[in-house]
Amino acid sequence: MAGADSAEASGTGAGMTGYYQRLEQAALAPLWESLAALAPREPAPRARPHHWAYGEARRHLLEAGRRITAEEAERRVVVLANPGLPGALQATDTLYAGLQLILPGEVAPAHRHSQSALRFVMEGQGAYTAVDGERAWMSPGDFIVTPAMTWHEHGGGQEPVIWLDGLDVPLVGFLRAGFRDELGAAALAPIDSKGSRAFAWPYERTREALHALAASHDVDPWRGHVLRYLRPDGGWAMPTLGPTLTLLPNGFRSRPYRSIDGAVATLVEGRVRAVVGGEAFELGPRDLIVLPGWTDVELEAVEESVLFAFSDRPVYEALGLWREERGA
Ligand code: GTQ
Repeated sequence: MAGADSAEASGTGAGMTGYYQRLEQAALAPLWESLAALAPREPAPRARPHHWAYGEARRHLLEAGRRITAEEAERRVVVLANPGLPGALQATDTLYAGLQLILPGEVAPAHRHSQSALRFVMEGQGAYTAVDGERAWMSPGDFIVTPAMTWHEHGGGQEPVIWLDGLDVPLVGFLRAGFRDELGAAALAPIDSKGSRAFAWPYERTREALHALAASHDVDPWRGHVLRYLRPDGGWAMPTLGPTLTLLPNGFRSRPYRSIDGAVATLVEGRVRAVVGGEAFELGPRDLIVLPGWTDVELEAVEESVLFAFSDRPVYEALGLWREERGA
């Protein structure tokens, strides 16, 4: 029965079913059935381009402020849950993002975890984040880092304060590297905690630096004027998250651009029309948008605009996986 043998050898024979069952029982699997999915021609993000109008997200967050205290919640956050990743509490395939609210007189108690966090202040001032006992006071546009395993708590100011949280939660989860400790609510650092380095960038200074860049350099036709937040040694401000601040001159229309890293962005100033993966969005001040990885992005600044964004580009770079493509 040579014919039957060759049908089996080509993977189409009726006998294959039994063979696959025997493989499964032996905790083995045939690569040839899934090679294309295992090593795809190019990435296909599950995250969808998505836009959150700030006013609407804010309304839901303020309702949480009436329903639960910061202390009860531990962190009073509405998560930017990408519709392409149902139930996943993820903004992109690899990033977590949320909007956090702290009311006057409240404290969100100290804890620490192996996930790194960044904060970008959306609204209100006078609240603080304490990182290993050192307080950073918040004003709109400020950028603050909470490095992995540093103790952090948040305290309210004279008015409600809202900020954007960005964390590497999905990545750390995938790596099974999540650890967490809790401490009582006190602005204290444990005696053996490490002294912290620079961890806050006030908007006053970053905005000035951005305008200085724009005044002295030609605009990148794909990306606009882009600054990244750095450590003193020139590396990204955080090992897993890559935060940037972008200025788009009035009337600027970018050429199509895509990079491997998905991003979460918020418009700090101005008005922007974005086309992401062929879908059009209008961004007003403080609106938020997901730019999935490997998806064409085109931006048009209806007025001079400033955009804050973060991705996990440092991870792709460190692993030799980072790519970009600049369209015509
Ligand atoms: O502020 O420590 O959005 O631990 C998610 C997890 C914020 C925080 C989040 C957190 C925090």
